Amino acid sequence: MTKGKFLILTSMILTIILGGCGLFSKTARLKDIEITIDGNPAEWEPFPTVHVDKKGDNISIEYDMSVIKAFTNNETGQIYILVESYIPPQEITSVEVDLQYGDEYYRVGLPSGERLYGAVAKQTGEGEWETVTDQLDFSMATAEATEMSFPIDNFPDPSQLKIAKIRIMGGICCNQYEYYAIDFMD
Ligand SMILES: [Ca+2]
Ligand SMILES: [Ca+2]
Repeated sequence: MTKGKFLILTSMILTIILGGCGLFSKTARLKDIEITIDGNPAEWEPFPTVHVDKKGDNISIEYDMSVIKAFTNNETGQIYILVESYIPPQEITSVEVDLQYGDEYYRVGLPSGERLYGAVAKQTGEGEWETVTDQLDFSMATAEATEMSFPIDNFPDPSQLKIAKIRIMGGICCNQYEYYAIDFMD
């Protein structure tokens, strides 16, 4: 699937799902569906897939991204993302999510492990990023799959946000020689 097609699909999801969601701390309710950030993707089954990553394009055995689902909830103020894997996920260092808002790009870095903040950076030039916040409160869990949620109030207009890329990162954050994408969609 091309990036362009993915972006359009993501936009449709945002439009459809912004409708009637309930207000929960680390969960989202869409009619009878409640998302719990625990690494179990079962409750996502009714949600539409927004991207299918290739099988076997991973560079190491910790992760091979497969199905991606995502939506924003304007009542909880959170974006929710599910990343599934063709193989049982192993330990990863972080997940990076690039969000596009018109011509602007934002990079969200979510480290694995407890009690750590995430970070948001805005692109200011070719390969140049300026930190928006390094105190991003987020939830992420990896078991059968990786589920994550983080607030969308760091971005200009959440209803216009689109997912441009997602990278599953390994190695040592964020040394340029030892920090690498295990698998990524682009
Ligand atoms: Ca879950
Ligand atoms: Ca893959």
